[in-house]
Amino acid sequence: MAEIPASMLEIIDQFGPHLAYAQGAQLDTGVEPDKLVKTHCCFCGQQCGVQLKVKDNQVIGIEPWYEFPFNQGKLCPKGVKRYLQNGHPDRLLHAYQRDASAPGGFRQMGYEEAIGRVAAEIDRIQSQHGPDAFGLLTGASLTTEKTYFIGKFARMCLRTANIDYNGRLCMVSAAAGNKIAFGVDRSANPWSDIVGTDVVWISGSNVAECSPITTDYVWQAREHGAKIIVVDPRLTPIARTCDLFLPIKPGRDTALFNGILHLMIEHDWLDHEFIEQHTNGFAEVAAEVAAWTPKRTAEVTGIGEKAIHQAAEWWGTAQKSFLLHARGLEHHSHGVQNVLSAINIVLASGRIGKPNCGYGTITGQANGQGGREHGQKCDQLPGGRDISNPEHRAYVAGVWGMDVNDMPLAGVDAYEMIRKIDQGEIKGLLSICFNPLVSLPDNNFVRQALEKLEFYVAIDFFLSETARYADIVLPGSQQEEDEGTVTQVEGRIIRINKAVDCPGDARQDWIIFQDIARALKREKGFTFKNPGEIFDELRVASKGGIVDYSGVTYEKIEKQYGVFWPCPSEDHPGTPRLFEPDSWNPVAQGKGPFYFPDGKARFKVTPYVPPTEDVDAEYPLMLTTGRVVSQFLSGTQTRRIGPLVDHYPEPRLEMHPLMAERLGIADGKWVTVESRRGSATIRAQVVRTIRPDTVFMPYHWAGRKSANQLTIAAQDPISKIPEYKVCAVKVYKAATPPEYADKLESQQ
Ligand SMILES: Nc1nc2c(c(=O)[nH]1)N[C@H]1C(S)=C(S)[C@@H](COP(=O)(O)OP(=O)(O)OC[C@H]3O[C@@H](n4cnc5c(=O)[nH]c(N)nc54)[C@H](O)[C@@H]3O)O[C@H]1N2
Ligand SMILES: Nc1nc2c(c(=O)[nH]1)N[C@H]1C(S)=C(S)[C@@H](COP(=O)(O)OP(=O)(O)OC[C@H]3O[C@@H](n4cnc5c(=O)[nH]c(N)nc54)[C@H](O)[C@@H]3O)O[C@H]1N2
Ligand code: SF4
Ligand SMILES: [Mo]
Repeated sequence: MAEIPASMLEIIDQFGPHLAYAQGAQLDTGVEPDKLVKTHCCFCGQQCGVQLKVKDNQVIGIEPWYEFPFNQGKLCPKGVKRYLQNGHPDRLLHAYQRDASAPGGFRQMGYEEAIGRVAAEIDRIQSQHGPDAFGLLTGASLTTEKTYFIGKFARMCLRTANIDYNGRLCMVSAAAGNKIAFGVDRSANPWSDIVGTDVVWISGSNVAECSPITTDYVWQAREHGAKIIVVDPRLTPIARTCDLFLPIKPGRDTALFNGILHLMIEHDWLDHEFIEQHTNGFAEVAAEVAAWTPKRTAEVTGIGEKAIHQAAEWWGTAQKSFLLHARGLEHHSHGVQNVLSAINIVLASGRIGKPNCGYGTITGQANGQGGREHGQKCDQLPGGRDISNPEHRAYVAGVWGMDVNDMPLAGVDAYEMIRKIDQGEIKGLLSICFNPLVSLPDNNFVRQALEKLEFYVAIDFFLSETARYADIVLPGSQQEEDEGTVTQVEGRIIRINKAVDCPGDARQDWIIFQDIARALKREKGFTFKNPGEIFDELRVASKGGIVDYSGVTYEKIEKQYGVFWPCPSEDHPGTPRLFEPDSWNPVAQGKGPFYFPDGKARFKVTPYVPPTEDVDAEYPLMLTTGRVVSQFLSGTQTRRIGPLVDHYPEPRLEMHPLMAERLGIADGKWVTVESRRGSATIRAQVVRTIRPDTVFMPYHWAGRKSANQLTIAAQDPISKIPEYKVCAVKVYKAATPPEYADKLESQQ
């Protein structure tokens, strides 16, 4: 019999993370902490409440925080292990400069010297080539204070138009679709509305692996009798427990939603009163979907006609419903169309903005919501304002104390910035909280563009694969080393509390920017003493905008376990559910629930457009890419956390047994997956849970294991999101790569 391990930590390490979930994630490292700090997990947009155990300025473990209402103590494997990145041996403690002769290619340098060099290079590039020749790439794992601050830094200190962020790869199709249809970009309901609904429709979301706590809400709904419909090319863990699974061909969601609306109209499963009073554009959409018969829908989507009927009937006849979607719907060159087609069936049902009747896009990154609201997008100013709108510009310039004529206009999206680097238009780059070499599509192109930069400075706490191309690397802060706010999946603004100080020469990210502003002798507007001061300015800058934070205070957040925006005054409690008749809506002024002057939501005609690269004789399979539960994004963080690596150490190519048999491939054996842009040789994972015409590869790895060697840099014309979810590939048997040749077969 196995010996009983001494502590929970050992048990978890030995038996894997599910036990931790089952045990409520209680850890016992055997060491008494100095303090417990209530804060949130640093990883995904669920933003689970946790308590960090701190001893001697080090995070040594976690405890559940049962009172936080969203997750009530529950965590996923990443949350349980997130504490292991604090104090990690790879943590950057100093500034570094590239030096080919130094071991590892970098030489340590003094922090002040590094700041001086960065400022001198910004100055040189901007005076020689103009302000827009220096660009910034930022991230939505940063607190809202930082994202607001960096947006201001770009426009006011550097006066460059070229700033964009990694949410460009994530939430922008959802954001654009929501703005077009509702005039506002936020999940319409709190997640408590999922429990008690009759039908939960989930499109393109691997809920159990990527938004694990949402699983709990969906399952609670099921326990209350709800039917669960899942649309995905893969039978994901949530799909295995659903009532109806629609195994769609990648890139065909608009066709499916058009087909569902067709049946809703045919059977008169419509809320005529709602359509009449609260929407416009229905007649045009009805004309468009007339051609989307079940037969045609089935042909295009690869889903059986019977299942399409069943889904339409359950959705159409429900009294209460909730539609959720994530990147499977949105990561497409027609991602915005997909989102709008989903919204069409919600509007036709009239079930939105009411208890247990709702709609939401599942946020990805920790601050995927707050990070897209206050000005780090290339076309945006704080409060969700538009940088091209003269009134919006004038208001924000007034708050910042700058001449509006000095404020740059809109810049270009993150991938277009890479193209501009390639073309020599952008010559200098600062990146923070973004690992584009792993996360951007067609990354062989990204690599050769980065090599052309005259000067590149990266701010990170680990030396990411992209940071290896930097001239200077500055040691930034981990989430637990700073305070601020983030806005989680429901639109709830919550507090990140500081648990430990930055080690070595590392600095809180916003301090690094202030130091650069000082070295540039442009510190006006960049002399904040703490994140609270930044937040107070952000409140003013957002006031009167659609994304109004002006009534939010740190104290109110703590007292209420978060505040839902809009929150336009200090005596306002916040707005958990949007689109209720009495909910605060600055634009419609009582004319209707939606955020347009007439108060009405927009139906939009959504013609189906096939993916940019379809299969052919040479590349006969569809590749779709995404995530696994134990790894996070570009992997910089989770590939460094031992127990998570043990759980899923390297990418595998999921393929169906029928396809594997046809190609002569066995489970665990090596295959090459090749597109027109690149190839990767990895092991096959033969599973019955994927469509035979589709293969799946997770993207959390770099270099020769990177899925983004294969993906296509096609982008949605409106949102500019890349088409990560479908490109054409061929797959064939491969020899064991030399670096694995001496490993035992039993390890495979
Ligand atoms: N474990 C883990 N959790 C995460 C993250 C992580 O890296 N790891 N990242 C966070 C972030 S930033 C994000 S954006 C979210 C992403 O969360 P999700 O969007 O749920 O995750 P993905 O794996 O990108 O894709 C979701 C599903 O889309 C399916 N899919 C592929 N193509 C199509 C299609 O054409 N139509 C439909 N309907 N489905 C399709 C895939 O099979 C996959 O199961 O997760 C967040 N949570
Ligand atoms: N093929 C394929 N590619 C994809 C996707 C896909 O589904 N398929 N998904 C896309 C999506 S949805 C996303 S969101 C992107 C994500 O792609 P990226 O944003 O490039 O990935 P991250 O791993 O979040 O990179 C963030 C970097 O910032 C650092 N970091 C994290 N927090 C902080 C902080 O507070 N301060 C500082 N200074 N640094 C910090 C981390 O160490 C890491 O190096 O990837 C996209 N790429
Ligand atoms: S990764 Fe997401 S679901 Fe997992 S513990 Fe962290 S916030 Fe919660
Ligand atoms: Mo994302």
